[in-house]
Amino acid sequence: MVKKNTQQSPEPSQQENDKTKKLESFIADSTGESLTTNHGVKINDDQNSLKAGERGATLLEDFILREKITHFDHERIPERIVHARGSAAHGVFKVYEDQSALTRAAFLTDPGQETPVFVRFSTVAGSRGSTDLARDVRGFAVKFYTQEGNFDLVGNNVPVFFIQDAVKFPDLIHAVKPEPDNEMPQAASAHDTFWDFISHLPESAHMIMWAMSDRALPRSYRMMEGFGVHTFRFVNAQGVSNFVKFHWKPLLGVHAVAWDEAQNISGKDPDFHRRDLWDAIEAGAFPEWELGVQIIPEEDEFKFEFDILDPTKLIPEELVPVQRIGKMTLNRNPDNFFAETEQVAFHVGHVVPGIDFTNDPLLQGRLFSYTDTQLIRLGGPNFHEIPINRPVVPVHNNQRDGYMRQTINRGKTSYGPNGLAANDPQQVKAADGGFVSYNERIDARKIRARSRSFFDHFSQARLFFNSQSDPEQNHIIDALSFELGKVKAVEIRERMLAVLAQIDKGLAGAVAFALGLHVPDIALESLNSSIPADGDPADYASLNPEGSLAASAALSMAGTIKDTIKTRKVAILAADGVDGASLSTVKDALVAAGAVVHIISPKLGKIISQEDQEIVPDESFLTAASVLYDSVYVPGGTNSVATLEAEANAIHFLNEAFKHCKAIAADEQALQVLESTYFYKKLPAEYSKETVLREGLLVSGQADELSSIFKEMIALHRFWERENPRKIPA
Ligand code: HDE
Repeated sequence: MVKKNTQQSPEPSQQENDKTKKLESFIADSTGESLTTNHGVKINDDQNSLKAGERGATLLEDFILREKITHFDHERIPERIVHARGSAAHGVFKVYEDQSALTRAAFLTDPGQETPVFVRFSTVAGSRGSTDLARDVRGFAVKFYTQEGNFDLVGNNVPVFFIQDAVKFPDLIHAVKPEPDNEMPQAASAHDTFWDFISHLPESAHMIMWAMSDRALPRSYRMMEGFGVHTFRFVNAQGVSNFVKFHWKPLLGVHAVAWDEAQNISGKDPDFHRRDLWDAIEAGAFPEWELGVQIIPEEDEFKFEFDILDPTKLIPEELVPVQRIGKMTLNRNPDNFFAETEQVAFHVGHVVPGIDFTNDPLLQGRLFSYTDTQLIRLGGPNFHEIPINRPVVPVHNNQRDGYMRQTINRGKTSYGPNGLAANDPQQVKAADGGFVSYNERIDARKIRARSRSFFDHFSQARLFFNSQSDPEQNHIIDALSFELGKVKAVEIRERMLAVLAQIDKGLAGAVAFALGLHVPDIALESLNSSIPADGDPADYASLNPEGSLAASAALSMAGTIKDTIKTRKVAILAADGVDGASLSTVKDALVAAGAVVHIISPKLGKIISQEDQEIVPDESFLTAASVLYDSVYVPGGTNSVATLEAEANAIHFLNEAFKHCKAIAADEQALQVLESTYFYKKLPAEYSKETVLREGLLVSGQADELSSIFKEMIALHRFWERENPRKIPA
């Protein structure tokens, strides 16, 4: 049984697996223990250093002081150059059915086998201490501890990438990170160097559409899709290979917050996503994703309008459907952030037999980077021995020594072939699980070049834009107007407008309007500046074919799962004299459906209901904010309503919730609170259920009926149509 040193997660027995058992031997629990030095000497006085007399100088001899301070001085390691800010959780994965026709990977062939996983979510650009709600791509890295060794699926929440070749990665990251002279801005792409780079690199157009969309503002890590991005290979026991694209599909749907809301959350709770993941797991609301695969037979490699090796392209689900083959459940929070979340070392090159690479030039570069980065970050070649990184299966080879070596290898031989140890450790036949690389035929000249099949830079950017709902398109226009508005150099703004015009003239025009500019006439041929010194620009000109698919429903979040309120956060605004029956009827109904309900009142302590019952509020208006909730309910009760009506923070709470398009419900008796808001008088007093579900605003005297409609409203997540008047002054 794994010991928790904070609250207990529910049903801990379910969480025990091969990996947690292995981790157990490293867990230290100080409950009831004596304080010691690192060398086990019991400490008598941890309050005073050793001195020459009570007021005297401190003595160098004080080995306890020296050890404690020295260790403290060395507590920090370099943060990840990208994806520095992250949060992680333990869990399990199970395949639904035997996939051995496609892959020999054992964890994908045995539905009875539960594979432990450790998953780390992250932002990309910000530092370790930066906000969770930055507009950014999110990392989605999964380590499967399989019976054949570790398989890492190191993906993102976006299915494509900015660049096509690994050689451009340092340029991309230098451009997006804070500018080098003044180290500003933190965790933001809205600055000159990023857009300068992007405006000269049309291959980034598709990714830019995703990064400027609501995908870059997830409501929760638990409500994001994940993608392996590159095309990988599955290889079965007969050596037959199929190309594969990996997907994670969240069972709670894919949901976002509004940009104004994201910026406010960054101030009110910069740990919003980290807390959300932690709290959900502690509450037993375990996040779940299905693993999806798109399978492309080897002979179909060239049948698409794009190159499947190009990481700026996705394969539309209309062309190759996503088959859901298994489920991942995250069910345990880490015991120690540094030991687990910070020290976990993912590597796109950690594969198991049955999973292999393709020649995607971005993937090929990543295969080098991930070990290299751990060497500097974790300080040496033995990072695989850190508990969180160890496989659940034994490790035997002739690698030896190095900083912080943990393993005590017995015997004289650390080489092979050897006769002294009968050639142990032995190589393994393919049939017995030895890894054999897919024997792809390669017959080529050695050149630095890019295939012309990679030069269609805009048609999938357009496909993405065209697939979005109206509110989603507006958000992209707003995001680009914001980001380019923060850019100081007008020529960068103009160049970006020319890039956008290649995607969609209406999009470019709308952004140009917000920037007070005209879309410049820059020819397609001269948009690409990523040309070798001896290259002929004509050979590097972008292509921009129409593309035969007009739209792909899977690219929009509008049609996502909207039938559950599990883990949605609802605020109930209440003060002394609240109608306790109305409050508890609604609260109980929402909690029963899995929502997290907080009572917010003018002060902490307790409030007394009109029925004379004590109610303990969870937050006060000082500690809570509407941006931390998905919806609001205002119960009745004459005194409570009078207090709230006069409480500026309560009115602001409602105005802001309305501005961010959230579901709002009130008891009929609380109408006067709504009437004090900015928005209420603009809306008709009587509603049909249809209107309520369109507008997201409900007033009713029947708490039961209200609860049931309110649940449907919360499940819809947001009522973006409200944005049209755009006049809410919250
Ligand atoms: Fe990464 N990336 N990356 N990346 N990446 C890292 O490795 C790199 C790329 C991704 O939670 C680093 O351990 C190069 C694509 C995630 O610990 C580093 C290139 C995708 C994480 C690195 C890429 C990713 C990383 C930094 C272009 C989506 C966080 C720390 C060739 C498929 C993993 C580390 C975690 C982390 C290099 C492109 C995803 C420097 C050179 C594409 C989720 O090695």
